[in-house]
Amino acid sequence: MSTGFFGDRGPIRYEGPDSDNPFAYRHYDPDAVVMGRRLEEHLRLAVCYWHNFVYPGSDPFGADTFARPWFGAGMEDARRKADTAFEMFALLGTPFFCFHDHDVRPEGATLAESTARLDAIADHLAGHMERTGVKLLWGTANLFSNPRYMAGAATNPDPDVFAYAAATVKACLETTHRLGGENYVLWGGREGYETLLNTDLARELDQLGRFLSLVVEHKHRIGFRGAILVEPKPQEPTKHQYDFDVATVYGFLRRYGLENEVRVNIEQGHAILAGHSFEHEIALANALGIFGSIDINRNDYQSGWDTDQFPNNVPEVALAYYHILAGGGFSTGGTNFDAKLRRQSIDADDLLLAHVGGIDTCARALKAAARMLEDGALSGPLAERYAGWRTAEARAMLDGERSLAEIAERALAEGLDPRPRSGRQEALENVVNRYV
Ligand code: XUL
Ligand code: CO
Repeated sequence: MSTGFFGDRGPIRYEGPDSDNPFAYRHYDPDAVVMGRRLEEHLRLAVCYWHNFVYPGSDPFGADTFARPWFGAGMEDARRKADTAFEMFALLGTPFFCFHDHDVRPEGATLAESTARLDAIADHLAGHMERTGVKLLWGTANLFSNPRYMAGAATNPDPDVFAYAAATVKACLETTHRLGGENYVLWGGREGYETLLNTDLARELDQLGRFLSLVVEHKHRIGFRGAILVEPKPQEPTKHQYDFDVATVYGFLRRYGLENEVRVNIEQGHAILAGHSFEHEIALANALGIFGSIDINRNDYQSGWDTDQFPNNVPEVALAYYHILAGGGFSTGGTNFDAKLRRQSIDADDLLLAHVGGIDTCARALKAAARMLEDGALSGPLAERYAGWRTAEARAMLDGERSLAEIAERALAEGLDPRPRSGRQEALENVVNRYV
């Protein structure tokens, strides 16, 4: 039985670029075949629970604006929330969703009660998943909202908080496994610090390393075959987050021997906050062999804060998908809309239209990226730029067959006098603009 929240809206369908129906996809045709794969299988779109069904529309200066009918602290509210969420997934035709434990069930008075409630609501979610065919891209635990975590979860100075967080992640990982989740995400919400005056940084890093190792051990113990993903973010909520960016996370994983066990979930807005582009973070994760999944959204470039807007910039998103496709596309990962409505967008229709626009943006971007890749529009010039490295002598330098002295000797003997060559940036930007 329908909750009635979306009125009499019917499923959003692909109607092609000329449609003037705002409740239709103009670019997302799930069945369109791109590089030998259906668009739905390329994008692996997921809708997140938290921004859509939990965020109340508050900001630091103003109260809640959304007043959803499922807002309440009871299990009945949680079930109504799930019913509405799956109605939205069905209307959008998105194949996956993602959630935090905190999103789907009210926290109990005790740890045991919270865990029992998660179990109970997981049954309810399982019923909806079975009925609709919507799958779980990833689950995660909220280790940042409750005041017990104000000084961190794994990195808390109090070992009881570490243990509480461990019990919470255990329950959430097991629930994700039970629901057939394809990944499990850890975003270190408060794993960082405000001031060194009260922080033992070296100890906290060791605590975080141990915590992540415990999660990986448990994953293997229960036979969870999905990927464990860490989601980098440089700051917010804490001033210095330990998972700053992809490079920092990689160094951390290497230090604790986890680089073959853990990959990254890269968020557009977090990349911007770290002073990078989204495609930089994706390309680096590919280069380091730790690319997992993406949280798609768009950050305001002026505010310096994590604004989590819906994506609508095709050229920007196209470069992100270019690197995803160049790396072979998603395996367990996907495109999770970690994006929220502005607080004045209070209507049920706003929720649908935000996703329609975001999904069409991703579809256009992926198709443009695929064309660039198939035409070798960027890879051709790139190969040409590095062509010198194909010679035997250049390869010998890289392969460790030449000492510094031998290289110097040859440079002198041959009178090397390399001439600068154009990097052709504007020419390449013009090429990209032809595709997007
Ligand atoms: C926070 C953020 C989270 C994670 C999951 O900035 O992105 O929603 O994606 O905890
Ligand atoms: Co995110």
